[in-house]
Amino acid sequence: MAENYQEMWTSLGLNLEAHQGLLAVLGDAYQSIYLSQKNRPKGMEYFDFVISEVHGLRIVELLNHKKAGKLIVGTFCVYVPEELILAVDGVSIGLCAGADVGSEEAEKYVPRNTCALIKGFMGFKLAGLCPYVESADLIIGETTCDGKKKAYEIFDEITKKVYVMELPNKKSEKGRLLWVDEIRKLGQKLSEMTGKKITLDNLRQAAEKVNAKRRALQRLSALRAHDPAPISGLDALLVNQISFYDDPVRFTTKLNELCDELEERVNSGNGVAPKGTTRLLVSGSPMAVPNWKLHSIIESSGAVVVGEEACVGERNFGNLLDDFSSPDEAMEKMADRSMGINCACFTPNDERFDDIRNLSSRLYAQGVVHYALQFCTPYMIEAYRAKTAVEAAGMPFLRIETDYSLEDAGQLKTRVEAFVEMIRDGKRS
Ligand code: BJ8
Repeated sequence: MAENYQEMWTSLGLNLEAHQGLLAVLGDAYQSIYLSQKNRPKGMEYFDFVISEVHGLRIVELLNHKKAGKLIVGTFCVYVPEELILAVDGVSIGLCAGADVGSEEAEKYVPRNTCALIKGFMGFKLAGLCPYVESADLIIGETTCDGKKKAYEIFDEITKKVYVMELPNKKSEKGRLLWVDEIRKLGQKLSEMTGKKITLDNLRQAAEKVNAKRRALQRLSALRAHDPAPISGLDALLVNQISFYDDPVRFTTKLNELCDELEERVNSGNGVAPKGTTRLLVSGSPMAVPNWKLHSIIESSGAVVVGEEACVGERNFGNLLDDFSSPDEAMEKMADRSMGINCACFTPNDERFDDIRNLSSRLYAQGVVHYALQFCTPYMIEAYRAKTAVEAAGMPFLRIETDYSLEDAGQLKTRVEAFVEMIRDGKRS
């Protein structure tokens, strides 16, 4: 890919040498983690292609959209309603980063003990490695965790593109009204920037696209309930990661094709791991591309990941946007939809424990691996109550805190292997 895009990357102000190094490391990691898997569905070829062109063809597309006058909008959180961005004919792209390149640069602005996701998105930008941030016209932040909230202030100084939505801390009626108002304000901002009015018609078209994408992701999730698992957790994670920055209509078509193939696999009993392989649910902080660390450790330890109670996972697509009959009602329904997403930034957040139990039972998971990024205080602390709730339901629970580096990979593998063995042998810790 490298040769063809040098000019484009230069025009975006990327650090060509560092960027080349990043692509080489990514290519190697992808080869050893993804392409070495056995019996992958053929439909994954499209998603392999998307990854191979993640800083190439997709950026060409975004720049072409820009030339055609479309607004490119970067986001970091599933609470930001994609429908509004599509309603003004904008393009929505996720900006979370899942690698620790650029951390040194990021640590000039934020403390060392900031979560890897925040240091990741700041580091990618500061080290001149992120064509997505450079292509974006607007970057939407939100007042979720303290780390993000404060980092956005600095990120705005650096990029001059950040707009922050005020998300409530509680799922109360007062909180809901605040969020409805914030969604309305975002709608006004998007209309101002594009000169396009938000109408019932364009909202309906946007909702149709985004709901179709969510339905396809739900379909993939449902297929993972089968034993043998028709797709690896690694591949399903990749599809979920790509859902944040691919063209939504093309993505939905390709994912539905993959699901057709997975249905055939289910009917013929063809899986990626033998029937009876230990099945685990992963729950916690989001895993942005190219964070494949935990899934890779689990699936090389004799288990298969069957679901993610996470924002790169069920929290992103579990709820659809209900039908509406006016733009005002659409904003209310968007708020209702997102208030049903149970992020640890809310207090209390008991509904998340129901989500973990329900998902485990729907996907026939035999254990829960709780994943918190180091210094992600909301999920690190909520792990205590998640453990109590999961164990009360008779399920084994493994609590993991880690970052993007591979330094602790050996130690994590030992713990995961022991957990898988305990479940396989029917023992309790
Ligand atoms: S709805 S999970 S996408 S805020 S940045 S909370 S890792 S310390 S991303 Fe999130 Fe929206 Fe919630 Fe989902 Fe922790 Fe890091 Fe904060 Fe993070």
